[in-house]
Amino acid sequence: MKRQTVFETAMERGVSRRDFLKMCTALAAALGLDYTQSDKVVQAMETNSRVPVVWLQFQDCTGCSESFIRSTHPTAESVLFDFISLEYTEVLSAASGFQAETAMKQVLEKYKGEYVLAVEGSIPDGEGFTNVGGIDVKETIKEMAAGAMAVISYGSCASWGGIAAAEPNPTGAKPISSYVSNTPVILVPGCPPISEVMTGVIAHMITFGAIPELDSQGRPKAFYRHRIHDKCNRRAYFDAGLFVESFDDEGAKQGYCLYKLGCKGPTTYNACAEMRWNGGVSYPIQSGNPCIGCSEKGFWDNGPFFVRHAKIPASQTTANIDKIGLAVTGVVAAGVAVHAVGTSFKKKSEDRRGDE
Ligand code: FSX
Ligand code: SF4
Ligand code: F3S
Repeated sequence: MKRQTVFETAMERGVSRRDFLKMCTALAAALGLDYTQSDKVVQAMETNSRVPVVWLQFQDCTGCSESFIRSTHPTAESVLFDFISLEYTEVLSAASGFQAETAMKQVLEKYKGEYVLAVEGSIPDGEGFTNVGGIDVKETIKEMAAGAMAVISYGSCASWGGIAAAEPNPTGAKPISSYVSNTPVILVPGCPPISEVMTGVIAHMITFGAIPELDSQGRPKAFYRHRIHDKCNRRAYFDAGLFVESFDDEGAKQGYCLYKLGCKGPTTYNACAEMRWNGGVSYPIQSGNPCIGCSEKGFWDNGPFFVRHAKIPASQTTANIDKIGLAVTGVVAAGVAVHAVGTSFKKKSEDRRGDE
């Protein structure tokens, strides 16, 4: 079935050619292309069709939808109106009840193998926990995933089980991938994920007509290739051995490293320190809060928050930090020592991550 191109839709909405080109340039930047390559994006948007999207929501807090609608590059508005045709969504839909359920079924008939299934929230594996429209959500996810060209698991709940899966996991919450067999699944973890990462994944699929390159855990490499720690604005203080000891001390005012307050940046892969949140304004660490590793598998049960954690694989890091905390002199030498263990941890961590 012939679908409108992104360009045709934008023109129909009264977007000027000039604004269309600006939109493509912003998109190219979001995809990490340099400005000389924005022609590629323009060409793709002029010829590629809008992608039909079905957005399902299960056990979650709706934070993923909340994050998505705040995207600035590209704007959520241009993604929703120009890039995709949102065929079914529980949060943003005007339709409800049978009308909405019928719309979802129609997508299966009209766009089989062509639509993207975006999902937020985990699936309760126990019997009778969640029915939507009288149907067990396990059946819905299996059926809709089987007919999709790709599934995007938005958020740590959909990707790993999330908060609902926290011990003792009363609903038997499972990630979306547990119910998908022959359709590629893209994990976009974070609780919630960064807005521009959410829209960027869809933008990539429209521009290149393929899913983005994924790491061994199924996350797009473009957004999850770095540890927060490696791009952190407080990293120089970590290397110098200068740490915040309590939230209201002098180190906190100076912006020192939050490692001793439980920062999990050294074991967390996400783009927060590079892309930041709210259109690039800030991210948790910049605002004075240690990273709780919200994009990592099992973060909800992964030790207490705000306590210097013992679970970092390179246990020497903890030992050295103690020494530095006690040292009055020799900060530079100690800082170098910490940097050295930090680097060896990175090496080990990369080894652990195989091909990434
Ligand atoms: Fe989970 Fe999404 Fe955390 Fe919430 O909907 S990833 S609980 S912020 O937002 O699913
Ligand atoms: Fe930044 Fe946390 Fe690493 Fe310190 S431990 S440099 S605050 S990521
Ligand atoms: Fe989450 Fe850490 Fe980023 S808590 S939002 S991954 S800085």
